[in-house]
Amino acid sequence: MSQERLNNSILENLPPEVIKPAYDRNEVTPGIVHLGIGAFHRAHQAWYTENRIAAGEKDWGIIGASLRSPGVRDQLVPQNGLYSLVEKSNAGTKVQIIGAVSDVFVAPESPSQLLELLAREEIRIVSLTITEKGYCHDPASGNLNPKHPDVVQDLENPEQPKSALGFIVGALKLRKERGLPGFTVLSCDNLPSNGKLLGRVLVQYAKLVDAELAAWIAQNTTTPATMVDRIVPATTDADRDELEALMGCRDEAAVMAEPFSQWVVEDNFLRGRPEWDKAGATFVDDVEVYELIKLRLLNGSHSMLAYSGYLAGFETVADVMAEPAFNKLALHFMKTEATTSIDVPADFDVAAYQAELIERFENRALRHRTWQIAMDGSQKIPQRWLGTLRHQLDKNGPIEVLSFALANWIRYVSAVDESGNAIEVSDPLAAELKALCDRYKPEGAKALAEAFLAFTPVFGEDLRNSERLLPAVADWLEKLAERGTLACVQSSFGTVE
Ligand code: NAI
Ligand code: CS2
Repeated sequence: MSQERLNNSILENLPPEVIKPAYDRNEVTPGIVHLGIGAFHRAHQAWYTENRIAAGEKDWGIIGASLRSPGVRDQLVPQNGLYSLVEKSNAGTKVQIIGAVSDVFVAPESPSQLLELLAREEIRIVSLTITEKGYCHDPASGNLNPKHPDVVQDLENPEQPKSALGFIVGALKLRKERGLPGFTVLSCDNLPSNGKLLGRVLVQYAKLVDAELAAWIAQNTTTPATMVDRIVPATTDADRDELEALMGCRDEAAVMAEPFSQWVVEDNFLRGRPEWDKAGATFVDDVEVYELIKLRLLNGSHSMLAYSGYLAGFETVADVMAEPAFNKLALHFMKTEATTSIDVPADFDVAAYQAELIERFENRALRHRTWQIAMDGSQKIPQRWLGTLRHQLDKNGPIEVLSFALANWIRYVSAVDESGNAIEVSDPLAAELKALCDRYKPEGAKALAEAFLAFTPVFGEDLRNSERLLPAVADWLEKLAERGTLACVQSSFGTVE
């Protein structure tokens, strides 16, 4: 039988080893609204902010908002916004109760309430983890997709927005009309130049509303870039049950994370910010090289392992990494294709970074599902693989692993696995991608590869013309169809160094 839910009144009864908020939560006032209050925000930005609130920066409390569903609100509000951050590794478990989040709004229940919250003068930062697809952009070009259904809806119903862009621009419109200052919009999503991208699509969207408003927004907001890194798998009921046994109460909002965390932020805030650097974040003038290294080495490997690992029958990343040939493949990819595509700073120990990534992927205490990482590939692949691929094609460098990865992604989005079982493909372009498979797979590997490389929303206009890439992907498609992913990995990468 489930025990009492975590809440303010039982904090002091929790086991002594559980770290509790070391401040009076009643003294904290909101300064941040976070859109997309999912697992990652609670395990990353909110954790850094918790440290600063505990250090006395009490006007940086967080109010969360979901633009999609009431789930996290229903988990957090009955718990007074409290949740457990559970660090899990082969070295053990550490639990910290986070108190930085005071409330959660559910936008579809009352869009006007969220617009008014975002328009409150004390809100100085609006941060986002809305997934790569939340920016309503064209992944290949990085520009706003004006035909995106949410953009069309929001332009027709500006007081009832659905998209993050609609809410942000709507709130800024209210602030402008009321003579209030703007705010900083902080993307914490895995996108390259996420600050520039966000600033671009915000102004492109605002121009569709009102040119003068767009000009005001450009002058009265900042959109700093960030590189964010902490592996945070979706929490399972087994995780919650295990935590309940440890804590003696039920926490429906618990998040699971690795001990490692990194946050690199461009220091460009309109109306101040928490001193996150005193909690371990790094403020820099230029985030780009940090982004490239992380997105291409960590996320590029993650997605390659997700599609090939899933098709090889492995449920989690740690399961994939336990197969020696996959373990070798991951490091081989990092060393030969991803790293050589980046101008790595001389003082950066990339070998140590690569070794740390392998160790992080091997963490058996975290059950990071290949299926979860495989989500939204059409929105992820451009920044995780295609930048690397374009570099290697331009320099006549190696493309063996990335062409293998693309072939596995094509097989994955066909929505049928190697045993003929259905794959639940979660991707905003899933229907279009499956239609490509259904239409061209019967015509053979070359036709299928050609159709995908010509799919401009993901691949843009250039990659279809590559004389190297097309045969490389087609060749892998034929091998994978003949022998399956695991056999291909074992025979082709089992002895790589
Ligand atoms: P999650 O599933 O727990 O939360 C996703 C959030 O995005 C939810 O609040 C959901 O409502 C919102 N969302 C989804 N589609 C949206 C849309 N079209 N418009 C507006 N909001 C939308 O996922 P999690 O783990 O919090 O990850 C979220 C993002 O954080 C990732 O997509 C990635 O960009 C970033 N991230 C995640 C890491 C992780 O290991 N989980 C690590 C580094 C970055
Ligand atoms: C993962 C990332 O789900 C995915 O796409 O590759 O969320 C990954 O866990 C983080 O970027 C790690 O910082």
